[in-house]
Amino acid sequence: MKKTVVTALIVLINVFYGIAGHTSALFSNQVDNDDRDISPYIYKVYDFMPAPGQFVNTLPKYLQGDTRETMIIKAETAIANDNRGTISLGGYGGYVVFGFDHEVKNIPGKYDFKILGNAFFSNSNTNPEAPREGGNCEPGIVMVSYDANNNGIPDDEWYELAGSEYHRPETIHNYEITYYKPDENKDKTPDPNYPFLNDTTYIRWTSNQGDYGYVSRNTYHSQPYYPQWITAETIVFEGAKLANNYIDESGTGSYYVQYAYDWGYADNYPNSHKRSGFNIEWAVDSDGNCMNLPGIHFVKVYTGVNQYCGWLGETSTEILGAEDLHLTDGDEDVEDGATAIEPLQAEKSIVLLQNPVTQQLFIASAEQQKADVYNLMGNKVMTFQLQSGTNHIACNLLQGLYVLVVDNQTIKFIKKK
Ligand SMILES: [Ca+2]
Ligand SMILES: [Ca+2]
Ligand SMILES: [Ca+2]
Repeated sequence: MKKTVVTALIVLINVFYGIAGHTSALFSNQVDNDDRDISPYIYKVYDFMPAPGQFVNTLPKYLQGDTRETMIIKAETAIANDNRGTISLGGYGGYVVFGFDHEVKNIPGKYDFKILGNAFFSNSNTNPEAPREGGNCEPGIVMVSYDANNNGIPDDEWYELAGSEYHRPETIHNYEITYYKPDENKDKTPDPNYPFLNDTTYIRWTSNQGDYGYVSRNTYHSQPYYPQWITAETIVFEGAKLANNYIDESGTGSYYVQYAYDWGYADNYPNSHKRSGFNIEWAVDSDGNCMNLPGIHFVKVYTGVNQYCGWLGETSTEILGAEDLHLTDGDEDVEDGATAIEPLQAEKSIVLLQNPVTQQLFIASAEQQKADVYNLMGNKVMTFQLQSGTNHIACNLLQGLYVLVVDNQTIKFIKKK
């Protein structure tokens, strides 16, 4: 009922002022969202590539003949809609890419979407110096993307949601790991002290930081741990790596507690906790600049720690689903302490949503303002007015490098044919 009224009002305003094209471009996203029957839950899984781990080939289950494509469909069946199945991303770097059927809006000061995992807090931990609440928290790093070229595919720029650990010196921002496919019939090297570890040299890994080790095999999970649909001899993952979050509270390897990071990670807080929510304002580009995105369509989550907790095995992020909190009435206020980066002055900032640029400059602007484009000779080659919201500006410039300038920001972009 309400959406019809809103749409009708916009149409009326358009007719009255004779600016139909202009205004409908401004409101295009809202109108799209309101006119369709949209789902708050995951619409589609676009990619799924777990790192080796004890739940790989079981969550979801691999059957002989499965390919990357069929495994992606199995992952989608598990976590799309409100199905609440479980997929495991395996050890460090393993990831899933999913999307919604609409733009999840960034509402300032609010959590915008939530990711469901299987983290829980343990009641039996009596460490008085425990850093935070803990139990089984397996933090995954979250990235977001806006469908800037509007093709429904996550082939656009990705931005990391800078969580509580983003600025910590222990966080490595350019970690790269390589896992080596094991011979499943190799000689096993059991750990004499821990009989449940029946092969401590099972899957070798190395990293660009010079560290190396093995994903051990345990007696609880006897299936292959290397994704069986991958024929390549190595799998490489890259991203940021968080410091280890576990403490062996027993001191003897019998009781590990994985402590939750403060905020901004998947599978890090119980699903009932508001800190399983994510704020699109946390998005930063690869240089750490706050992006101030208007919304997002796609999400990537990858296991953010590279740690091994004895009988618990490697730490792996699990995903059970996700939801647009603005559609499920769960969009609580973000607490003051959960803002990583000084936000840009929202009333002046712009975001170039697509770079390189092809036919149009696609710019989100927080206010009405003038913008100029300069070539590298310093000559002004375009001038135009931005409206508050998303703007599509036709761009017929020759191929090359240009600079977009507004009052307080300059953005370099590449113009392609
Ligand atoms: Ca928000
Ligand atoms: Ca796209
Ligand atoms: Ca988990």
